[in-house]
Amino acid sequence: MQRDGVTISFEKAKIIYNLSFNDLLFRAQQVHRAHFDPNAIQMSRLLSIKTGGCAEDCGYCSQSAHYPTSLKASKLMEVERVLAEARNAQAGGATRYCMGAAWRNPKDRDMDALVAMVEGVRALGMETCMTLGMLTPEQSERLADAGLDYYNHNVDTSERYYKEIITTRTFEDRLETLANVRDAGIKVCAGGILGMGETVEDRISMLVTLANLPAPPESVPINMLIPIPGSKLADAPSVDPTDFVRIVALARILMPRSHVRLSAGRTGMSDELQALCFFAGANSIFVGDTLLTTDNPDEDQDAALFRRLGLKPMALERLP
Ligand code: SAM
Ligand code: DTB
Ligand code: SF4
Repeated sequence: MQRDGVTISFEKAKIIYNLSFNDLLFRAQQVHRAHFDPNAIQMSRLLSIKTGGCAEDCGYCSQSAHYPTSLKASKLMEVERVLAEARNAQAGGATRYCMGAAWRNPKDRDMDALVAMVEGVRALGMETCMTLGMLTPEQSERLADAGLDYYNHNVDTSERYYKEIITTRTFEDRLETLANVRDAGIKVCAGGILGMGETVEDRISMLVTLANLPAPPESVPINMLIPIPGSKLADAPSVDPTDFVRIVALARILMPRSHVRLSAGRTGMSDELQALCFFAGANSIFVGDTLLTTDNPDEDQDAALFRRLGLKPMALERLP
């Protein structure tokens, strides 16, 4: 679909990444303006529909049962409660509702409830997104038929570094689910996390993988690690903010038509750093005071930031 038919090499991406900061940002801003309104920001809202107790051992996560993170596990939320939360999110300006579950993969017995959530949120006139772990082709089809617009499934880091962060599944598993989702006709949301002790090369390599998928993801979340006490990465070294901005700019240049989301970690960022990320081509955020289990800037703070920067919410294109 949006693929321009060019394969992006790691070497070329690295040359772009290492341009002078001003040249890199200028180029990213040119690409951004060629494809998007530079002042419009897409707003998504997250809800954890099933929290904690996850079988996977992702070293960054508060919800893995493998680490003593002091998070209480809960069962899958009732459909009606999910819909009530979605109505609140819509009233707060969100146009996409993203439902996340701490699963390795959904069980077939969960599918009816998940389908009802997608149908209910869509009936409100919001875009729907889910992130539930690995999906089979059949599960992907069912969610697509229910009207699921997006599926989030991050590659998180480079293929090389992946096994240092997660041992209970492989990078290849991740790509397989992305292919199942794509084949079912669902739009793909896939990105990663910076600040897990990875090298700059790992970050570039992650973006090259995403840009070279058969079709690049429509949405690319770039998360700054939120260090979780008790998790394996509780004390990971923080990311140089200009390196973070460089990755946002590279994502914009390599995936010109994708929405690049400045995702987790905004509570730890100054307005100035967020402004630089928007200038570098980020054009989507999570709104609302919680992500899945951690804090996010509250609505007043984001409204003030939008006013300071002259940004506006991106209007929702008509739902098909
Ligand atoms: N269980 C599903 C999965 O792993 O695909 C969905 C939920 S999982 C929490 C979604 C994504 O959130 C992860 O892939 C990761 O990129 C991001 N994430 C999780 N914990 C994070 C943290 N502490 N800081 C930044 N990003 C995080
Ligand atoms: C993504 O890339 N970031 C979101 C979403 N996809 C599901 C999740 C961020 C989670 C941050 C940690 C937490 O709240 O537990
Ligand atoms: Fe489970 Fe997802 Fe957290 Fe990994 S990132 S432990 S799969 S909830």
